[in-house]
Amino acid sequence: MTDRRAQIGLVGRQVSRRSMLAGAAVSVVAPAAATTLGAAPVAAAQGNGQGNPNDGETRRITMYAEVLPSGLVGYGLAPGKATVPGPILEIWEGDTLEIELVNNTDKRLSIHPHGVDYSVDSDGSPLNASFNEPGETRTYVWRTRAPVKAKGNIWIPGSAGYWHYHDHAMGGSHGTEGLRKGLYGALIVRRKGDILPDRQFTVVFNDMTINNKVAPDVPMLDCRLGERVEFVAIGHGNTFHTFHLHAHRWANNRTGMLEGPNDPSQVVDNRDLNPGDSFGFQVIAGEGVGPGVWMYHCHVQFHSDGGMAGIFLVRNEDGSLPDGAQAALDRYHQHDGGHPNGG
Ligand SMILES: [Cu+2]
Repeated sequence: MTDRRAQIGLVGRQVSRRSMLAGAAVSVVAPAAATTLGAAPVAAAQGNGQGNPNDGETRRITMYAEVLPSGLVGYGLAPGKATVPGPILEIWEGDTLEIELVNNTDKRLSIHPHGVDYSVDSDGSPLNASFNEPGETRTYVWRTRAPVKAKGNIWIPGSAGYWHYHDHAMGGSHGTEGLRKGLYGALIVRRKGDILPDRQFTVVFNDMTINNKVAPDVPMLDCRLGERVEFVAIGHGNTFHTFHLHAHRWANNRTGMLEGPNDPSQVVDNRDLNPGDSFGFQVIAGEGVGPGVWMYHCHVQFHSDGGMAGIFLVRNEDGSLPDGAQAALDRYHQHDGGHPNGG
């Protein structure tokens, strides 16, 4: 059975594309409509079966790697629908994901995941002869598992987390060309009970770009006051970065949320985002600060000056722009992106 329900255009931006692979419970949580502050979040109450947490489902999708008109290369869930970043892939801990990857380019490429289990033939690396030749279709299998207690009171971690996937074969042994051109995306493995968001955004710091764009062309993350917004932040390329979001904070742990008032997790609004790193978190948009045009950017100064800055637009609850927002957006569109010395 092909379980592929790409919900395109959640907020009308490529970064919001979401592949709903996590079953019926998730499909109800992609409302296009806004919620309000204090609205009850929808919990992922049903997961991968009711008993054994590893008793998950096998989900099958087909992905297509394609050259975009811009010359970038992306993954998509249908022919002609490739994007940079690729679609968000979501599964429940315990599930197995089978990806039939169709290579519609004239170069070899692959898909290599972080955070999940796989055999060498699903590694996605030339080292293991695990890639698609030009025009070839190949299936990759990713497995996940719940945490288990081992001898000696040691916990073997589960797979739940904010992970990512990327090419590992184009332009060399490490997929350097594929990564540079946009073959990457977010992978979310959720634990039973995790709270599901209203909106999702993938933010990839890739060399001196965000999602292969620089200001003022970095994708605007558009939402309404009170929505539960999920960020997945990923680092790629050859330099270090720090991800900063204005006026919002999150916990530096698996979910980005505190489990109670005494949860000792560090609360941050800035975090290292180096090549290969990924993390995710949820915020209630505008909570405590109100709607507004809030920046997200790399906090390495010559990177932000060079255009690694975007907008997290928190609209009023009715979708209208808050006072002053248009002027701020106009200022952003005059950003001298790509000219670190001021252009
Ligand atoms: Cu940076």
